[in-house]
Amino acid sequence: MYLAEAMGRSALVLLWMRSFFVPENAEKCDFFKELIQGMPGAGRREQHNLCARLAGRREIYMEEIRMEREQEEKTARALLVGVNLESGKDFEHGMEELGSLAEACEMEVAAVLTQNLPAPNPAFYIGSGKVKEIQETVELMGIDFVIFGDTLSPSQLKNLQKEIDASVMDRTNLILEIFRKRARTREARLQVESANLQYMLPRLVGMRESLGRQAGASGSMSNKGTGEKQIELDRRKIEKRIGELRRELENIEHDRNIQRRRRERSVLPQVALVGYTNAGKSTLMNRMVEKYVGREEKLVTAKDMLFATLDTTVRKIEPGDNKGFFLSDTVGFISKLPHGLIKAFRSTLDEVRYADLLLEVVDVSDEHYREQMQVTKETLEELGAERIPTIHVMNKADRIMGTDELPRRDGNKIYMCALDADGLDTLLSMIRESLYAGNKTGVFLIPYDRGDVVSYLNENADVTAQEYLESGVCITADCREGDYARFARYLKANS
Ligand SMILES: Nc1nc2c(ncn2[C@@H]2O[C@H](COP(=O)(O)OP(=O)(O)OP(=O)(O)O)[C@@H](O)[C@H]2O)c(=O)[nH]1
Ligand SMILES: [Mg+2]
Repeated sequence: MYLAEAMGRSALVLLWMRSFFVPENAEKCDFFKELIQGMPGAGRREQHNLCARLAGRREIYMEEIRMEREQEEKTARALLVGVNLESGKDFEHGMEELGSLAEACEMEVAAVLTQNLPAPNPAFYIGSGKVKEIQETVELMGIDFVIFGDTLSPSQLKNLQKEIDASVMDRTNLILEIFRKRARTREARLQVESANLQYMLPRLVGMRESLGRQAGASGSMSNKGTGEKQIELDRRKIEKRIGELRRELENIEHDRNIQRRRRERSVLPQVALVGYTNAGKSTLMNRMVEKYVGREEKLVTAKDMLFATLDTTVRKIEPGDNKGFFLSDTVGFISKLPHGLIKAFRSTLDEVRYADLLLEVVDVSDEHYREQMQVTKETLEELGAERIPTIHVMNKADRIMGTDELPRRDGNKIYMCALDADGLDTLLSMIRESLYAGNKTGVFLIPYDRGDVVSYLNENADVTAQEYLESGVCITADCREGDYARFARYLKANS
């Protein structure tokens, strides 16, 4: 009897010790420990039950761990399909970008199929012979997702989905999926859901088959979110939901407008970082925050991945002389950014629309940076922000020129590297030149009963001298053109 007990106990100790060496077992380790500690004081029958329970639980744990591992190991496999319509030079680059988008969506690009065609096939987008080739590749390589480099029409999607035994997606769908996975704030989630439903609405038939397959597929995409829930939704339900989302988003937008107005009232100008995704906007934001705010908790996420940022973050940058500004970092742009997404993200992008100055961050080391600037220009036009004064931050210049040549200013462009803080002073003076271009310096004599003007100038102008005279406070200040005009009556005659 004692032997059995002792054996049970040593088996437990063994299991407990083993659990230390398997990281996934960290939580389970506590369970074994508890049991062992429970044994000496327990009756024999109880101990026996504990052992039996443990044996049964162990099987369950092992199965759990095996499944967890399988899930982790099985990254969804994607086949990229592209049609080169006019032997366009951008075709290859477009396919590369499609691959990066797939990776950003946690997929592994297993194969790429391309075809030269004078025009897309109306039924399948790609030639019907190629559809067979796609299906063969799907079977041979265990493909979960077939992703087309362009937007498919509802009927093309439906026809392709009938022939292909994997989920068919197009570029728009892929971008929406990335956004769905990344959305963290409530507003971003609602915006993505709204854009997603609007995209789905005309494609319900094809999407249902596709989503059915997604639900059946194992791997990280299988059972999160879009799958079964959306299969059940019929058109009417979707429309109803779109209406609900619109109302909820309007409420959030209302709150956001209140916040913005509060910022506007504080008179500090608003500067917005814009540009192609992965250009280094968040990295630059972090350098500015480190240098001029100095609080680590105010940093944002920056990483080498498309659409690392989805929400808007606003930080108050205060270099210490009342010439500060609000700086916002927001979602990046990409070519063929789904129109529905821009519409849905309109309120998030309001920070851009209402900015006094844009910092367009460009990855100048990318050979396609000119095309990316064009995309940014078009997206800004779509947002109605094309007339806002802009400084071009030619970022990642460390990759194309010596760091000793940086920062280099060229008119309203600055070549710099956002990884270090070297270019910040030059950039800051460019920002100030633009924001405070019309600034004027004056010597004001403000009567003692206008303490409000004294404090306004102290808060909103660069006050270089202040003296208390018999007739009032004499202030020398570099202030905005509007403020200068407003307080002109207090100017000392000889200033
Ligand atoms: N070499 C180099 N790398 C940089 C520079 N600036 C940013 N990076 C890197 O570029 C990657 C993308 O940077 P982010 O700041 O996340 O880019 P983003 O524009 O915010 O991207 P999204 O949020 O996805 O739109 C990160 O890995 C950065 O470390 C730079 O000046 N030089
Ligand atoms: Mg970012």
